[in-house]
Amino acid sequence: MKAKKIITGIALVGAIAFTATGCAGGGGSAGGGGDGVITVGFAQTGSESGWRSANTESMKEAFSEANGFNLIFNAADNKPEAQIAAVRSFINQGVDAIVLAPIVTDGWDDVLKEAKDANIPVILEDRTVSASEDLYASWIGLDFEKEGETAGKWVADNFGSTPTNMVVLEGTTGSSAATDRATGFDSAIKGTDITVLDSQTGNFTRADGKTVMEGFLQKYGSQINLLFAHNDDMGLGALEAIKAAGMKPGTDIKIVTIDAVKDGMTALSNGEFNYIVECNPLLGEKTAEVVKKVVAGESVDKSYIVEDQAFDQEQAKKVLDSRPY
Ligand code: GYE
Repeated sequence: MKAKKIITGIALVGAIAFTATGCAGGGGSAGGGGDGVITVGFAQTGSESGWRSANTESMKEAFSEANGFNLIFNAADNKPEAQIAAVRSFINQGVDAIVLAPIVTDGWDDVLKEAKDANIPVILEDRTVSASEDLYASWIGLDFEKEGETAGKWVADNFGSTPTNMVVLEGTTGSSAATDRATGFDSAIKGTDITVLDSQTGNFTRADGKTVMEGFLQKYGSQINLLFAHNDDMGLGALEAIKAAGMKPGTDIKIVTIDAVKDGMTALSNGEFNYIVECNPLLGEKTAEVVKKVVAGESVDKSYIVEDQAFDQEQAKKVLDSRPY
């Protein structure tokens, strides 16, 4: 096991603590083409959710000209091939560093090797990859398995001892966020009276969350007691489907989600959601700090993990106005 330490005093909103694990050499290119400006290519997943909008904003703010960056931004519309092409184009442009929020976990080995051969350091942000650790300098993200486990524990504590029928809206298939949340959640509800009626992807979007929930309602109707959605947006799409079917979200069908963006927290405060596990999207500042160090050849930790909170309806009401995103 690698040693863990908590880094405090990071100038981010609220009480965010980063757990840093391991230690890796900076490596990387000489950096900053002489004028001190660091050119960074950022390969974002797309714009699927409220979480993603907040994350993109945080990244653009942190990688600003005023902070010494020239940011080349690409959003791949959640198409893995397009994202690989974007990273390849950053390599061809000879950027100083690449920041990657990988849509899916697999398929990165070749292009990450190409970046390494070109001496361009890659820093992962948000999700993880299955490629070898020495193909990237560092990862700044969240503990998705723990998020799923927290959601599952709440469900097990509240519904685990009465027969309960659940449907699940999964995130993007093959993404670490979806895979790890499912793993954590499933382990927490093991051995309870909860039955999974169905589980399908809603691609982390409101539109697909609504469509898939419509299908669940047609198939199972009032048999459904509980919905677990891998993010707020799919839960919000499902809300519309539940209301259109003449049922009361939060009462007839209990709803548990992950993210805690403003719209999700509003639904929770209004009693239409029942529980939300936070996933903090404000990763820009820490990522920019790590990129600067890596480009300067300084050593950085292999991973920086943001600590998340969780909210029930009463807790949501208390914090709603002070939420920064
Ligand atoms: O939960 C979801 C977004 O990877 C943590 O992606 C991120 C997830 C987030 O689309 O809303």
